[in-house]
Amino acid sequence: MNTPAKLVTYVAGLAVVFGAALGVGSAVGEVGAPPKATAPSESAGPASAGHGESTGHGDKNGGQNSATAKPAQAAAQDTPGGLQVSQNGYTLTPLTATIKAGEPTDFAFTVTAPDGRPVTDFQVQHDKKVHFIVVSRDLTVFQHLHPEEGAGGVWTVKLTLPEAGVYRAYADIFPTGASALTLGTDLFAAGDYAPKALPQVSRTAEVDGYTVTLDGDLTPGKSSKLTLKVSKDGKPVTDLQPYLGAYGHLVALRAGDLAYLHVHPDGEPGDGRTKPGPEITFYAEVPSTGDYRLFLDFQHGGTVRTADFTARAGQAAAPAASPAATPSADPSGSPASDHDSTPHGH
Ligand SMILES: [Cu+2]
Repeated sequence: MNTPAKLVTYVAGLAVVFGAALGVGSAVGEVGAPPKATAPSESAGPASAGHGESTGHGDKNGGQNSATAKPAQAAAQDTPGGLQVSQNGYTLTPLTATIKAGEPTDFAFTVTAPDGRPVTDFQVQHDKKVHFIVVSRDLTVFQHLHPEEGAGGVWTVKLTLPEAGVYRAYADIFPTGASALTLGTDLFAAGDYAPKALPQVSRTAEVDGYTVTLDGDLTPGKSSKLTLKVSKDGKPVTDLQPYLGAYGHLVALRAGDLAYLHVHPDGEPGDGRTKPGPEITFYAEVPSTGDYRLFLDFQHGGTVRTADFTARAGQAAAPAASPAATPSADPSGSPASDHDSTPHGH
């Protein structure tokens, strides 16, 4: 229910910033020249980079956009989730100071409201009030956890950071009366730390005898359809089990800053059109070119497993923009370059 509304708000936010970017472009460029249709890949960078400034420019377009979004909210929506420990007055506050590598820890936290008090009223999203995602900052460790609600707005989760290092923890929440947001904080486990390289771009992932393939391309600034196909022993899996109200749950994180991105499943169990595999479809929107880590949770045979991929958004191999603003809507031709960019297997 809330997801479409969130998407609309987010798209509206992008529209405002996109409009602001065009406004800046035409103000700086030749006067009287018709504003060129900016290619999506060109506009996505500056639009998503200039969050701070965009609010003011957005005001200039307020007359056009007043019906769709308030400028201040639009700017907040434009910032990817997970990068801030505090947003819109809501703050993620860890209550557990020390976590030792490899040791299960009862990690506790609150989310405080603008009035400073812990939030106790959350909307359920995908079957849970709080989705708690933990990744190593090198994006090789991923955990999707669901904390227990305690008295006074204190949440507790059994957490094991497998190795020494720096981790990012996200609380994906929807405080009642506010809007959905994802707060993030760093976690630390002391000890020798050897960060791993980002796994190579790949369209295939193996986990526990399952093979998951990724079809579709991430296009900056556009809702991108991703289809993940699950097979086992060479046969398509057609009896996936619902997990968190869907046949799969996909988290997308940007390499470099670990921005947590919007991903919406297409369809849900029992809607009369969504099949329990082998394919699971999502719509993901990435704000920029670059590499992203995708983590797919799916349930089969009573066990939830995670398949992970590194995917590249945009075509880094072809930086020379084609003069014609051709929206790269058709994904044909890109898989080949993905293979070219992975000369060495793992
Ligand atoms: Cu969750």
